[in-house]
Amino acid sequence: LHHPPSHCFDNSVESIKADLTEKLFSMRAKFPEVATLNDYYLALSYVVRDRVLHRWIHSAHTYFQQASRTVVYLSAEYLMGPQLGNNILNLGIRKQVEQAVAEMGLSLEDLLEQEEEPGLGNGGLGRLAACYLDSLATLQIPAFGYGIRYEFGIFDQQIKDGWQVEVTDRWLRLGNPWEVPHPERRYEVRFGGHTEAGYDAQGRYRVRWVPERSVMGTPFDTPVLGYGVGNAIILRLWQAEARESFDFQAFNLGNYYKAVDDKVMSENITKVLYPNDEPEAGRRLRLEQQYFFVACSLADMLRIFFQRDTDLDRLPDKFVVQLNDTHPAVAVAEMMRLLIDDNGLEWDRAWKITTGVFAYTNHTLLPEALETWNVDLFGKVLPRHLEIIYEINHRFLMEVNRFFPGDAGRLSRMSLFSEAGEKRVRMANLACVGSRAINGVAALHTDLLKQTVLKDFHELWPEKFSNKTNGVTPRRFMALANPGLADLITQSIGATWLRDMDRLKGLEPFARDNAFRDQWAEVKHQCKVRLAAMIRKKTGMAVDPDTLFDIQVKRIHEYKRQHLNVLNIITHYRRLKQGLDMDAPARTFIFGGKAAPGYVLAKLMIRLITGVADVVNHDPDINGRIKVVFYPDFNVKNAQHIYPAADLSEQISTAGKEASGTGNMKFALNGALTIGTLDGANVEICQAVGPENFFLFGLTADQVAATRQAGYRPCDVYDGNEELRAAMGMISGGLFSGGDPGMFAPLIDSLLNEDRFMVLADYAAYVQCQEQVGRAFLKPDHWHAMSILNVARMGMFSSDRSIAEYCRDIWHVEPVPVVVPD
Ligand code: 26M
Repeated sequence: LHHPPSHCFDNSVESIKADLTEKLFSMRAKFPEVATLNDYYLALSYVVRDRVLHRWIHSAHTYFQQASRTVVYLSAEYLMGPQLGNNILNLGIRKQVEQAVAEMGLSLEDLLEQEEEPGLGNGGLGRLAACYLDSLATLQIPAFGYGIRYEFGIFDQQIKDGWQVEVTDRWLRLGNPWEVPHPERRYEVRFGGHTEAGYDAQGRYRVRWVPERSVMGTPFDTPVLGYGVGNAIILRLWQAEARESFDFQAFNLGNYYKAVDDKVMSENITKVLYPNDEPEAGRRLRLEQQYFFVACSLADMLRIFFQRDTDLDRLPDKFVVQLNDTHPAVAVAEMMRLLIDDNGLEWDRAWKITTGVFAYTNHTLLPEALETWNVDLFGKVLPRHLEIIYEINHRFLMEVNRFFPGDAGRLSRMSLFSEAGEKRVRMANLACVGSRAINGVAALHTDLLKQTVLKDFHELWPEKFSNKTNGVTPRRFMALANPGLADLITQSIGATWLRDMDRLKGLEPFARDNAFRDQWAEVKHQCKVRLAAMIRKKTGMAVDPDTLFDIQVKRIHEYKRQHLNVLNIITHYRRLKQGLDMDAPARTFIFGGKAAPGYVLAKLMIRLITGVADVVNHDPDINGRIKVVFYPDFNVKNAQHIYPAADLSEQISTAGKEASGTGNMKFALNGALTIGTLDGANVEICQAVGPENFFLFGLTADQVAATRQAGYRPCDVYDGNEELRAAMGMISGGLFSGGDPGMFAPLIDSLLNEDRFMVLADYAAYVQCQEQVGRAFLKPDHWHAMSILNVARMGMFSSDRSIAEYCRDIWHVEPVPVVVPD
């Protein structure tokens, strides 16, 4: 192997300027007088991309030479966020780029604003995958991220007459400068058909899969830089393409339009991202998406393996494959198929390899969210895989029976197939059986997994289970999103904290330093001014940066309880109208988040927020003491402006329902205080920052379960609380729906009749806790001291810590430093 081309990049202002002009010509065919802002954004991106690719080439070369164990991260979602700013940060060339574009009469901020982010994920799970790539690169771990290149990512959200309207996300419209397509490296993926069993020439039993159709998967690579190191890794996303050019044969057979139809059908596979929090409508295309990207990714992994090795028994020494939830769990069956059918291995040998390679992360406890597939559908799409899963199940249940003889209930609970009603494949069970490690994403979540949804698996294999509390990257969510705060921190404790977040502890003494507290307050204020300007631009609303910014941004869901937040706002509004609570600080309540398009109650919750905003914001009696804002189209890009501006972070899910939460970490790392339940990672955040610096309220997970057991009756809570009755009465009376009393009836009815998420049970405690928040905010010195202590003690929520734990406990991988000549 030759050394990679050692092209040298000069990062001086002069050469960045020269390169920018050159890219404007070579990539956009423009000269400065006719170039648009977007042309300049693209040109600058290409200038930066060259420098990124330089690191990637050296990393690939180093990883190839060392051939140490590599992490393969399989995820159906990646929410990468805008790339330009992050790459400039990680290359360490911000100052030069800023000056270069300024000398050309442009502003870097305007150019960064041009970028449309790839919204290839729904929320927490997809963003976690992106944070983990950032940390893998920074910790110098050889790794690939594999996923799907959706042509349309998560929909863009508009608010029309207070309702959510979904608009197609055409993120590729203006071109994507960050990806490098590799059409020369495509794989065929087969679907449907049937299998034929028989014996080969050596008399061995073999199964042949005769597929009905196939599509090609083409990889698009996006490099991901580490921070402060030469390492880069790649995110490889697969796009579906028709197998042949569409005029083959069919034209001669006179079946031209059928052939074109087939092409269109093939390419539909990677057309659109599905919402993950919408009851599954048995979507065949979604199963096809999952298998499509899994098949391409494993084929690619084996190709890389065979470049250097021939003995498949060594596969687990060279690769570990992490399943990000069950979306890629069909990989367990595909690996068995590859080993047995394509490589001629015996079952037992194949199974040993397979279970030596995979590890599985669970991300939810909600029973309705556990993925299952109708067996008939599964068999139609993947007949060979269904057979393999039957065989895995047969052998697995024999093993269960050896450990727990005659325990029929256990056998049926652990089976890879559920037989109640229609027969379905249980993907979580498949993932557990096929993996050598299983983890939850926060301490409480892992405990609950062991006690509930994965109880039987934990009893069989306790040693497979561990907790890996989520983390977030401080590069994007602190340095990039909040440069003012990052600079202030660096001035006081030095610059190493961005790669070693435990150093933030050094901020603790500054909590008592008046001058520092003032600077801290000033940074927060500037962030609030900036967010206020964005709110003005987006919604036309004026909000006052001197008010308490109380923010809840996340997917809209009943279990996240945005309606609990609203009930408190209405209660506070009513008190003010009655002349009560007049000493409470003025507050701006900010909401953001998307509802799954088919989730009627979630969309109604958005309408309730905008309805309350309409009334409260325009009530002259209130005179600005409450403002309510729904910030449309919450995404990674605007999140970077929202987290830094928060005084208060709302983390109010029903205890036991939010697996971890990661927004909670992004807020606290930017100096927001949290009001929250003991749910997900809140438990660990509260513990880390100290309960005296955290606004805790509500039932615990145990109390939620016990209350439910005891026969929870929400109407009793309702009957016993006058303010709650009044608040709900204002909703059902039509005050927030232009006089229409029917609009919110489904929401009110579900609270009064079932209240699955115990909104009413936690209402009084929440309102009371919010009063405490108000009083605390009136003592700014103490508030800012708490804020500083939060940041100082949040170091463990860096995704670097999470990834280091995965490396140590599950993956057993070591750093491979990359030296980049410059
Ligand atoms: C599906 C159908 C009906 C209702 C809900 C669902 C559903 C909910 C959650 C399906 C999948 C879900 O999990 C995926 C997910 O995004 N989980 C999130 O993962 C994050 C990263 O680990 C955690 O921080 C979040 O708490 C967790 O919700």
